[in-house]
Order: sequence, then structure tokens, then C-alpha cells
Amino acid sequence: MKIYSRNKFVLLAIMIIHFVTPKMVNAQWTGPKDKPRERKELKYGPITPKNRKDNDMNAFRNYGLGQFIHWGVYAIPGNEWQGVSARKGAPASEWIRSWEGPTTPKNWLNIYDNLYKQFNPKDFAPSKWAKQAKDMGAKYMIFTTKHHDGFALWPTKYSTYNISKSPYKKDIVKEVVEAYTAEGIDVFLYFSVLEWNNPNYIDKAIETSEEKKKFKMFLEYTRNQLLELLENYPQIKGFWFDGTWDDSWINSYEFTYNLEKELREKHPGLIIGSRFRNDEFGERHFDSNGDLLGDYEQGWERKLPAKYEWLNGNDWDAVMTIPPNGWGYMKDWSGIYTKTTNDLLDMLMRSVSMDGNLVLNFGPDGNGNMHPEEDKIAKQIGEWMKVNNEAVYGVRHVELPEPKLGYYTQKDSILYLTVFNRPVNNIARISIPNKLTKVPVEAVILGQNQLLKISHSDIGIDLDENNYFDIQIPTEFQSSNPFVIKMKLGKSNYKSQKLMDAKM
Ligand code: JFZ
Repeated sequence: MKIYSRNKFVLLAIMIIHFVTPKMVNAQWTGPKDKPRERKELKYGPITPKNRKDNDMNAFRNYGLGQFIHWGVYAIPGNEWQGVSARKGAPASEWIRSWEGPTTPKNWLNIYDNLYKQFNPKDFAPSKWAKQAKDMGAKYMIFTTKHHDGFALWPTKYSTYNISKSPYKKDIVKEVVEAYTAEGIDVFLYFSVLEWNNPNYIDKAIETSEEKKKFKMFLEYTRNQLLELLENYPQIKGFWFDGTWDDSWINSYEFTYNLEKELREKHPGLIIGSRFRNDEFGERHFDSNGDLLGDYEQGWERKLPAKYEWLNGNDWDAVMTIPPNGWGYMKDWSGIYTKTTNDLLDMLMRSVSMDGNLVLNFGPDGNGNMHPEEDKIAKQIGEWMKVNNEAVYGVRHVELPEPKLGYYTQKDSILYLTVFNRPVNNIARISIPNKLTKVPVEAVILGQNQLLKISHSDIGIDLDENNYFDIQIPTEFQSSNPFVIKMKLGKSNYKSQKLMDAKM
């Protein structure tokens, strides 16, 4: 009996694996990606080529560090409000409208949908935000024009649920776009397609003709808003789409394909990530042939690739919160792990060492002030960036044996090693494959002007494929932060001593 039930269990497990696995393989946007074995003929595949070569995309590739800002009426509740609290395992703070619990007020949705009447951020100074981002070292920023709650921070002509109806009245998107552009920071607009409170939005496959009519209106509304954003803010560099996972949208692949084309025609150079649309087989981010749908991978959210190979050479960025989750304002950060400045610098260097950008999220409060902890982190990152930014901007992945001390980045013949793990003997040992002719010939620590001693060492590994160059970190150099060893690569001038092999 026992054996029988165990067998049943095994059979059930096999069935689950069998039926679940094939679907999961294709829904895998992060982690290692399987390439489909045979190519499918696609009508609604990628519109732009892989690794666009134009100036806008080159600029994207060189950003290194970005800033995300989640701001909207959810900033007023700040993660806990009138008996509603996200602190006990509920979703993120900007999702507060969707919370349900025993202490949630009965008319909660109604309360939330009227919060905009209190949205009057008296301390909002976009130039202050932009200055802070600039000082932090951000080269681009992504701003929430409209999140899932549907509230538009610009005075859209296509819905009345927008900023012009709040006591604040003014066009926040315009203020943000102008302030950041003035600081030389490129702006991307976050746009949630799905809207929780729009009667024409349907979150499942369309069935009835009534639903069809409604959703058609919703699609037209979305198109109008996007064209309006491009019309109003022609300075923007791209869109960061979200809320595109429902079957209604997935089944609208012909509409979304045409819309992507239209947006690109209206705004040459526009950058759109892989979270906008899917192919005719419902494949999102990557189409049925495993090709990227959009200009860059947009699935790296709160997690970074562990392996460079997983990226298949695609452009990408990663968006990151300081708390574990929660993009909108969270008034109370106590009792949760919040990433430290050094955690974030590690993530930044991991990202750029793999040809990606790191985008750090900020969630200002209902008055327009950044969280004090975010202020502090922005400042600390900025101080670090002032000294070390050349290891971050415009750098590329390095094809050398992975360093144990930190991350490599490279710009032409300059090699950077950002050291997170300082070795006890103060020797940064650089492994250079024997077949390479360029080796470190000069080294300094960024922010210091002393040339570091380099020596060639032979550490006696059988059939060794590498040569080793030892960079001496001065013992008197102290740093409680990661630091960067900048090396010039050049023709080697060391002589490999051919020692006599032992007779055995
Ligand atoms: C979405 C939003 O729901 C969230 O509020 C926030 O704006 C974030 C930046 O984007 O959240 C997602 C969307 C997609 C995934 C995870 C969270 N995903 O693909 O894993």
C-alpha cells in the first residue's frame, strides 16, 4: 500500500514535470535561456535589429548608472495607511490599492481612488531631484508617468484621472523631463498599460462582443496616450513599459506590433525594452525563436545575471530597489534588509562588467521628498562615482579569467579592476591567458597618483594557460570602500624564464 502510494506520488511528480517544464522554458526571461531547436516563421517578431548601432542605442550602452523614480498617489499612504499595511508579506507599496486584509477599510478602493484630491506635493522641486541624480552619477532616469492605478502625472486629454484634477494641478511629467534634461540626464518614461480602475480594461482573454468593444476602446486610449507623451515630451529617449502580461494584451499582438512601429516612426531613435509586446504565439520578452522583442532585455528586475553567457550578447539593464521590494515610497524601513551602498556598488560593477546598466529606484514621499536613507545612499554612491566613474561609463565586458577580487571593466587598452575583496597579501594577481600579447604594464589606484609596482610571477601550475601579473597594493593605502585599480595594457616586456623540467 505504502509502495503503491509512493509510486503514485512519483508518477504525479513526473507528470507535473512533464507538463510544466516545456512551458516554463519559454517563459524564462532571466537565467540561462534555451534556444528553440527549429526556427518559426514569424509575422510579429522583432522590429529593430539586435544590438542597434545608432547613437541613441550607443548612448544607452554607455550609461552605466541610472535612476528610477516611482511616484504617484501611492506615495501618500507610503506603504501603510488606515489599517492597510504591506509590512506583513503583502505586495509592494505602489500596489497598496490592491491590498486586501481583515483590517482594510470596506470602501478602500474608493478611498484610494480619491487620494489624488490630496496630492499636493509642497516640497516637490524637480531640479533638486535632477541635481541629486547628477551628483550620484546617473546618466539616465526612468519616471512613472502612470502606474497600475491609472493616475496620470501629466494632464492627458484622454482621461480625467490625471494631475490637472489634483490640487497640485501642474504637469509633473513636464517638470521632471525638463529638469533632468537640463542636467544632461536622458529621460525614459515608465508607462503601465494595465489600469486597475479603467472600466474598459479587461485583464483576461476577450470573450464577448461587449468585451471586444470595450477593449478596442482601451487599446485606442493607450495608443492616444503614448502618442500624446511623444508629442508633449519630444526630448525623451524611450519608454519603459509595464503591465503587459494579461491575456487581453497578449492576444492583441497585431495591434501592439503596429503601435510599436508607429511610435518608432514618430520618434526615430526611440528605445523600447522587451516588456512591451509579444509575438503571435504569446511569447513575451523573447519571441518563439528566442530573439529579443525590443531593443534591450527588460526582465532583470531586482536580480542580476549570474553569468555573462545568459545574456546572449543582448543589451540590458537591471532595475533595483533598495528594500527587498517596494518601488513607491515606504515610510518605514525598519525590520527589513535594505541594501547598503557597498551592496549597490557591487551590483553596479557586476552589471557594467556584463555590459548592462544598473538603475537604482527611488520612491519620493507625498510631499516630493526623497526618503532620507535614499538621500544618504545617493550621496555615498556619488562620492564613490566622483573618483571611480571612469570604470563605469562606456566600459565593456572583459574576456579574461574571472577575477576573484572584484569586477573587471575595460575601455580600449585600459583595464579596470574594481576591488571588493582586498587580498591579505596586498597583491592583486591578474591572470592573462598565455596566448594574449597585451598585459598590464602600468597600474594606479583611481584617486591616488602613485604608480604601483607590477611583477610577473610564476606560480607553478601544471600546463598553466595563464601568465600572472602581480600588482602591489601599497600597504599604507587604506579604504573602507571598494577601489579601482586602473591598468594600462601593452606589449609585454617580461621574459618568461624557461626552467629546466625535473627528471622523474
Ligand atoms: C512591475 C510593477 O508591478 C511594480 O509595481 C514596479 O513598477 C516594477 C518596476 O514593475 O513589477 C514587476 C513586473 C514584472 C516582473 C516583476 C515585477 N517580472 O517580470 O518578473
